Amino acid sequence: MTFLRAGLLGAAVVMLVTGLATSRAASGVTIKGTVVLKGTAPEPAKLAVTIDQYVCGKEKNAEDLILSPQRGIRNAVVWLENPPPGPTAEAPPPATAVDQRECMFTPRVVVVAAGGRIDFLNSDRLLHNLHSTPSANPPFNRTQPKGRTIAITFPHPEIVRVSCDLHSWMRGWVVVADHPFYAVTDADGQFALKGLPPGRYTVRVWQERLGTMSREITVGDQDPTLVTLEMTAR
Ligand SMILES: [Cu+2]
Repeated sequence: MTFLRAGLLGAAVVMLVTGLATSRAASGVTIKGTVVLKGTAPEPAKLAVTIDQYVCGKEKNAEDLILSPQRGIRNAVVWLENPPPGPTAEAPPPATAVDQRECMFTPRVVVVAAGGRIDFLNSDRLLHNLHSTPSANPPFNRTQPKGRTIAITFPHPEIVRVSCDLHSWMRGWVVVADHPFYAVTDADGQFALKGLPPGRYTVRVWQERLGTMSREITVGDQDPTLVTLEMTAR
């Protein structure tokens, strides 16, 4: 959370220096983009539900790769490898919530600032368990009856996989961010990274099934700077 505080302080300093002037230099440029799948789209898979069908249903759509009709990839995480100093208007939150509903984590992919907290909820009228063995962050394995909220803090930047031992198909991801310039793609595969000074940036994309890719992007006066980032099916 330190970068959030530093960011707020930075914003205050910038406002003092620039007064009320709103110039592009002060607000920065936006990288606006779409993450799309290149190559043959895999058939959407169904996962059989073998227990607790009264809550979970009979089968689940595999959500490890969700595509729009235009092949935009949902739930990809996009960030800058070389972020500029200072804040952005849409920094990851210091705390957010993930629910478990009909035996799926929703949202499936969340970004939280390092040092931040996820409140895991359970709206299902059955037992789940929150299980994760991260590398940098402390492991957790907690039984979770309906209605109980379990708060987990993530001190270190890392991509953390969360599962449930009772329902093998359940998968959630917590991306712990070490700076403010992170975004998750929406249902169309779109994202925006805001408040960037002109410069050359390395944009990195992670998707749970497709892995990672990166691309150099030059941000000049063109606002927004539009990009299409292609990930390859595998
Ligand atoms: Cu479960």
